[in-house]
Order: sequence, then C-alpha cells, then structure tokens
Amino acid sequence: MSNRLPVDHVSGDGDDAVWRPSPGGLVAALEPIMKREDGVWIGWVGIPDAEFEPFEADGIDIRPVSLSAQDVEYYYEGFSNDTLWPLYHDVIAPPSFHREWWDAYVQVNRRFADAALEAAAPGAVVWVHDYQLQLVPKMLRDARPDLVIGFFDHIPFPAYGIYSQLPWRKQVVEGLLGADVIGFQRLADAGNFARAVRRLLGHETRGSVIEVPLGEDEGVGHRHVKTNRRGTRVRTVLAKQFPISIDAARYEELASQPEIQARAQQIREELGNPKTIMLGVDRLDYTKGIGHRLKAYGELLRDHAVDTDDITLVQVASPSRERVETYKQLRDEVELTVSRINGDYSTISHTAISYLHQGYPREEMVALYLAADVMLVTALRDGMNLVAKEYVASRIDNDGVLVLSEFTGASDELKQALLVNPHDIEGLKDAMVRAIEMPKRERARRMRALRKRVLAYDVQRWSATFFDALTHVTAEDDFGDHEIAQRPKMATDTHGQIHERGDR
Ligand code: GDG
Repeated sequence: MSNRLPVDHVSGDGDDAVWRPSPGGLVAALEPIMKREDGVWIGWVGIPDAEFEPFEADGIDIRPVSLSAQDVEYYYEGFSNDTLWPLYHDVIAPPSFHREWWDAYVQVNRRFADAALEAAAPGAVVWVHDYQLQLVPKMLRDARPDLVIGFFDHIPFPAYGIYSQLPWRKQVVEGLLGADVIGFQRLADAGNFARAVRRLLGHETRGSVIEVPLGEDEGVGHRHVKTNRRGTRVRTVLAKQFPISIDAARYEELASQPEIQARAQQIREELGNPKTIMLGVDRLDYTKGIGHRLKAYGELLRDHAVDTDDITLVQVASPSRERVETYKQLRDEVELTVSRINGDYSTISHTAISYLHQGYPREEMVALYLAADVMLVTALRDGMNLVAKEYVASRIDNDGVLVLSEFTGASDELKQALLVNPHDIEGLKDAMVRAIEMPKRERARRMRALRKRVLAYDVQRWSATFFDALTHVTAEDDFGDHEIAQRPKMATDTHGQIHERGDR
C-alpha cells in the first residue's frame, strides 16, 4: 500500500482505461514479491474525484482508492505535504498545523485501511509505505490482529525536539506501532522514533525492539507477544534501519546501451564541449538544497575559481507539488537565482547554467548521468536520495565524482563520495573545486568502491531483507521470543468483520 499507485492513468474510463507503469524504483523492488505472493497494490491513481474499478497491470492486482478534490487539498497537499513533510525534514520550511487537515488525514487513512482489510486474506502480509499512511498500521492491527503488518518510512524521522511540535504526535506514534516491523532509512531515524515512543508513551525500548504493553483482553491472535522482565504482557515491534536502494542492474544495463552512450556524447557536444559538466537532478523541493548549490557555484564563477567558459551546470528540477504555496515560492527563488547567474556569466555561445524545469524519461536521465563529470547532491535533509545511487550505478566507466550531502541517508553508505555540509558554502565550494580537479586515478578508485556498495545493496536486496524481517522470526534481540500467533478460526468470521467495516 502506498499513497500513489505504481501506474499512471493515460486515458479512458472504466474498462477502457489505459495505464502506464510509473517509473519508480518501488515497483521494481516489489514486483517479484507481488507476483510470487499473488499480491494486491492499494493506492490512489493521482486524479481527484475519479473512481476506478480494480484492474490488473503487468500481472499485479491494482485496487484504486479514490480521493475527492477536498481530500487532495487537506490530506495530500495539506497534512502530508505542508505539515508532515516540512516537520520531518527538520522544519527547513515552517510546517502548517490545521485541525481540518488532520481530520482528513485520519479519514483517508481509514479509507486505505478499509481497502486493505477487504483485500487481505487471513494472516496476510500488509506492507504500508510512507508518511501519508502512518495511521494505517494501528487501524489494521485493531481490526485484524492476524495480519502481518510492515511499515516503511521513506523520509527522515525527526529528533524529538522537532517531532514534539506535532499536535497529533501521540496518535501518529501509536498509529505506527500497530506494525510488527517499522523500517527507517537510517539508524538515526530509528533512534529518533524510539525516543519519541519513550517520551510520549513511556514504552520500554531495547535496541531495535519496542515493547508495547497489552491490555488484559488484548493479545489473542497477535504475533510477537511475550511477558517482559517486569512481568507485563507486551507485543514487540521491531523498529530499525533498512536503507532503500535502486534497481542497480537496470541502470547498468541502460548505461551500457550504445544509443544512451551516444546521447551522452551528444549532450556534451550540445553544451559546447565544456571541460567540466556538473549535474543536479532533483524534484524542485526545498529539502534538496538547490539554492545552496547555486550560491556556491555562482561564487566560484564570480571569484574566477573556475573558468567560466570551461564549465556548465545542468540543473534538472522536475516539477513537484506545484499547488503548495512554499513550492511556488521556491520555484520563484530558484529561477531568479538561475537567471541572475546566467545574466552575469553566460555568453552568446556558452551557458553557465542549463536549467530544465521538466521531467525526462529514464533513458535521458542515464545519458545525463553519463555526461556529467561531477554530480551534485546537496540536500539539506533527505531520507535516502536515490539520485546519488543512480549516478553511481550508471557509471560503468568508473568515472565521475559524486559530491554528497552528509544530511542524506545515502551518505551513511556512500563514504567514498566527497561528503559536504551544504550549509557551509565555503566547504561546498572547496568540494566542487576538488571534484573538478580530481585526478583520474582517484576518481576511478572512489567510483569503484561506491559502485561495489550500490550494486551489492540494490533494491531487490532491500525488499527481500525487509520482507524477511517481517515474515520470519529473526534472531534480532528477542523479537523472535513470541507466542505462536493464533490464526482466526474461520475465515468467514473475518470476512463478516470486513464487510461490516467496509459498509460504514
Ligand atoms: C523520497 C525521499 C528517498 C527525478 N526527476 C526525474 C526523475 N526523477 C527520479 C530520480 C529518482 C527519484 O525521481 C527521486 O528520488 P529521491 O530519492 O532523489 O527523492 P524523493 O523523490 O524526494 O524520494 C528520498 C526516496 O523517497 C525513496 O525512499 O530516497 O529521500 O525524499 O529515482 O531519478 N525520473 C525521471 N525523470 C525526471 O525528470 N524519469
């Protein structure tokens, strides 16, 4: 279950509807499991006020959840993108708190949960994705203790001092604790979550294991129930890092296609064959540090630290959340800065920044990765940052330099990148110069090490590891020290319950 389905609507209604797979990595990660396990994908089609019947796409059973225009405004653009997103990214932009947005968030989470309850067989595994659906695990757990519930948080989980600003901080933590396994990108995120649980609910946590006390009549049919050291009956929840990755083999394969390599060459030529091409690829989002990157680059040009005619920065800023006010403002700021730098440093035949406010096919992205001598990932806060991993996987030539922000999840793994603090503009400028001037041998040495990591820890390994933690009794602490779950005696009982809920 994810907010957005892994398909985009192309045209038509009802049985005539035409769908196209959306290119996200999550589909690649989950497709094998979904097919093997006869899985169902629940999510929104991305169009307000549209009703679609369940359908099949590429062998995956799709169950659309519909959202009204007001749901989109309150639950999606409001609570998800203007409350949780800025709050969870360390309040880089101020979060807005509105009670009616929260109410919509609860209602829409309930709708998603109901869709899962209808689809899930007894004892089924339900894997819920991301910050838009944090209440779903508890909703499922309360209705159906037989379910095996996983949650993966794609974005950071903030430190308690920030998280505690959320007026509904307790409900969200309780919502998540409905899961058996809660996955985070980084160790630090899992630590922040455990701290929030201790502070808000007083539950005991030991390592990655959280003990949720059970009421007297609770616990029948739950998994991972035990009596803890104090003699309290608890349900244990595993909350730890499962850093996400990319379909690395697919990027390697694209990068080895002659047409894509030729396109990379053509991009260089069309940019006037500058000595150095630097590249940024981001959704146009304030978490991505695009402004910091532009500031550093502009100063390098101003101070002649790099030769203006020898360098071009290509910045792909794919359109994102354009109806949210903060994003409108960000676009204005970024575009003003870009045009100032171009006005000051471009010539008739050479452009300082090639700025592209567009989305591109994946093939073109790989051609850009191959064409770029230096990749700039300067996020101020980022759960993982897949772009950094995509760049590395695409560099089958073992060339190219990755400049990577310490505030990305990726920096925990990609240690051989040039790690930067994007707030430190001088440090960022130094790293850019170092990347531009790095000798070929050092570039190859670093890239080889980076590639080793990304190819070994790909998205298939990520989903298999998470799934394994969810479905197997693991050696992790005493997470496995549980009473055997009691499955519902008769499937019809469960179904009766489902229909009742669905009718509400
Ligand atoms: C969230 C978290 C976490 C971008 N422009 C185009 C395009 N993209 C693709 C990239 C990459 C993806 O979008 C962006 O992924 P990121 O990880 O960089 O960032 P978010 O969108 O913020 O994702 C993040 C992620 O979830 C996964 O857990 O890593 O921290 O914020 O794959 O290539 N793709 C195409 N055309 C574009 O113009 N085809």
